Amino acid sequence: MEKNARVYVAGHRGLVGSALIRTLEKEGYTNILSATHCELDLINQQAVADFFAKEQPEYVFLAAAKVGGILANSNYPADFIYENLMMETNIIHHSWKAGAKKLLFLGSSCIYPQMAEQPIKEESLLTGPLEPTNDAYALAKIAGIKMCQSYNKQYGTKYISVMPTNLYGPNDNFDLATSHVLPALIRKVHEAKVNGDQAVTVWGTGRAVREFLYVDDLADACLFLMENYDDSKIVNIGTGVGISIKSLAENIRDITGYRGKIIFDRSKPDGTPVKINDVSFLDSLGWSAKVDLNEGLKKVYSWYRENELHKK
Ligand code: GFB
Repeated sequence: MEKNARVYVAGHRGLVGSALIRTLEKEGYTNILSATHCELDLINQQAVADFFAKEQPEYVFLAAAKVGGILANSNYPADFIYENLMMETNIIHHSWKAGAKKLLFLGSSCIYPQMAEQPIKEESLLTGPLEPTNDAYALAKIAGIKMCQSYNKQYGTKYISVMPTNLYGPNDNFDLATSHVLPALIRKVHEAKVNGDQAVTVWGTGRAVREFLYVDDLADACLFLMENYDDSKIVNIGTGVGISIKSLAENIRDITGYRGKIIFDRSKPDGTPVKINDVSFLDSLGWSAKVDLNEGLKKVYSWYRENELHKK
């Protein structure tokens, strides 16, 4: 990717897209294209067609998506499947029509079967039933993978698909009803500390295991793959290290300095019991994660205090 290439980041205001912009700018890319939701509705086929015809991006990072935590996924499956299918279809098809040299599609580790062997290898895709709390989202992401592979097969394009594990970092969603666990617990524990509450409530049993990747590491991996990888085979991105939700909550309690108790609301679902990516394929290509969880938690807690508190 030449430093002056026309690089389009779809979803540049989100957790992933904003990290991609930070990384591209840091690496000296000078011709980064983006459009806000008001300027371009990615669900609108004609608007996307016009945008691509006019802007002619050479490289496309498809980071635009309707995303959310376990509860948002279970409550709004129609929104998750519709919006994601529409955005992917529009962007992938019009990248091809406009002759983009390469596209990177961001999937998710929730595309794998609920009971996939751990850590999850790329080969597990479509080998078993999906986790019911997010099957609509997962199916939309699987359709995106198949689109990239189909365009590569039929048209000889170079569209690559990456499957990040659970992500966190600056510009995450801290809304307790729709967020993922990590930002939710940062907010809950911080607020409990400030309010002097005796306890913080964590959903589920606390026994579910997840893997967390700092989003700047993800962006770095995406750039690395855009520059060094051309194949249709999907690529897992993660740390390969899992942690229980209970331990995550305890780590956050330590970082915030909160002294109260952690209690569990078992009426809420755990979702997939364990979800850890096998990252040996990415390792073999020459990339591995750099930010460890405690360092990342400190960074995001300080980002939260500087950027989110004034919103309330
Ligand atoms: O982050 P999370 O919503 O995503 O939940 P998933 C992970 C685990 O944390 C679940 C527990 O076992 C939750 O029950 N948890 C505990 C909480 N307290 C909380 C809380 O306050 N908020 C939230 N959100 N969870 C999502 C998928 O699944 O992962 C998406 O639904 C996507 O499709 C994303 O793939 C990466 O890992 O369960």
